[in-house]
Amino acid sequence: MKMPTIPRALISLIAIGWISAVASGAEGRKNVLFIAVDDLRPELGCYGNAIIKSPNIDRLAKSGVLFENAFCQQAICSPSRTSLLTGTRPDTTKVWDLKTHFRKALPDIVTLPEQFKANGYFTQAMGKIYHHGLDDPQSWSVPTGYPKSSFNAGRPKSAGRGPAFFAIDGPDNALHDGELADMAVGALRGMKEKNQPFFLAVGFIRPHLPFISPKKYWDLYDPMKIPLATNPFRAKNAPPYSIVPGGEIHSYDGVPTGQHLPDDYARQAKHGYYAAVSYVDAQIGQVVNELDRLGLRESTIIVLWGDHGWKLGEHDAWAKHSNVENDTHVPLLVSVPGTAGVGRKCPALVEFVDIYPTLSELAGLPKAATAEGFSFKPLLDDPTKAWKSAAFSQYPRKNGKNNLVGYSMRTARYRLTTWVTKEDLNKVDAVELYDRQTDPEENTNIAANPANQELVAKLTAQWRAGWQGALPK
Ligand SMILES: [Ca+2]
Repeated sequence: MKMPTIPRALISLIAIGWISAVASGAEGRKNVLFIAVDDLRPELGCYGNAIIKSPNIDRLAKSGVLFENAFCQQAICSPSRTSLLTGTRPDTTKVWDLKTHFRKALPDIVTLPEQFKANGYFTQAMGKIYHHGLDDPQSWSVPTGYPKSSFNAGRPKSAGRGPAFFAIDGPDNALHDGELADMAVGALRGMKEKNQPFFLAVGFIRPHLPFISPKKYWDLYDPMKIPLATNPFRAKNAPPYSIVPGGEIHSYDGVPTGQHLPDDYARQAKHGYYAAVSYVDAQIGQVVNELDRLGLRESTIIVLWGDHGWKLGEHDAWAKHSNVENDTHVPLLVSVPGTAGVGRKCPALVEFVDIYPTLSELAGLPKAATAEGFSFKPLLDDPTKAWKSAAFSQYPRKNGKNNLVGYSMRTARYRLTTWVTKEDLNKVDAVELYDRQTDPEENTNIAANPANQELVAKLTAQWRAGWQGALPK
């Protein structure tokens, strides 16, 4: 048998007496299978959607805790992923766009996988974990692997981005995510041979646009049974910049002109999204099944998250890029063998920044000093425990010459979004308030109602107290 190698960082940790258990191998230390899904709404069987077909994710939910009220910190790929992976919020990472690397503002921060690596784990990423082109090599024990199928493999030749959705005739692994699942299966087999705990991050790119999947996944649905959004309009009394109407689908070929998509096209697009979800669900099933087959399930924590929500026609938009519930509400499943909450749903408000300290605690690692989240490990045993009083998201927006930031706070009942100028966070441009008890679609901004002024003042004070003020007592 090959002798296990001990990483240099680990040697120094053993030398200072901090770690004693790791060197003997994986015993006592759970592995982490970290599954990211691009643009996945919490619109899945396990979240109560009776039409979408997501049997593998649903099965995973039954083996862990499903978080019903999880929120990302900014509803767009890189800012959301960066916040999650560094455990800090967008105003700390200074990553509010798709081009800035967090190492610019945080050169020395220890990322979530990097912390595991420094503590003796073998950390490996494949597919989209950090945003394209913004990887962080020091997070990983080996270079990130990418499927040979390009980002948009399978797309018909086009001078532009190609159509927004289509079916291919071909096997699952003719496309990126099927090939990625094969890679993950291979990696797990390799991990099984190592005498070292692992942190394997697998990043699927569907159901991000374009909605491409093999035809058999389209055939799971009768498009006439896929309901269209019931609120294809802007929220009443909201500032005009609250949501950018239309959205990213319009950058693809053949999309009808005009902001509002006609019903027949909208239904085809939603069909494509559903098929892409079922396709990615099947790939997730391949990976989790392999973990079972290898006998690693009992020693592995599985986390599945979608980087932000998406509007499938709600508020007349087909995109993310805002603070509304459709965009900030995310799927989050955490399966930890042996916890008392297995198979249950957790209604607590949790945030993506909480994932880092939670996984650290589950692995027996110290809480990172930089953490701006809070470990929800107690919820895995007691999902109904009283928890955070609010979750926080934000989105930058240009309004004419003004650079604004919309800061959104979600409590159990309300969503308060305060638009301030970037230069002076005390300068308020607009306020939105939605009572989710009476208006769960967030269709009417009631911030200006005279009867609500006391409530707005109270919620604003709560928002000003920030995430530190919302932690569990
Ligand atoms: Ca995304």
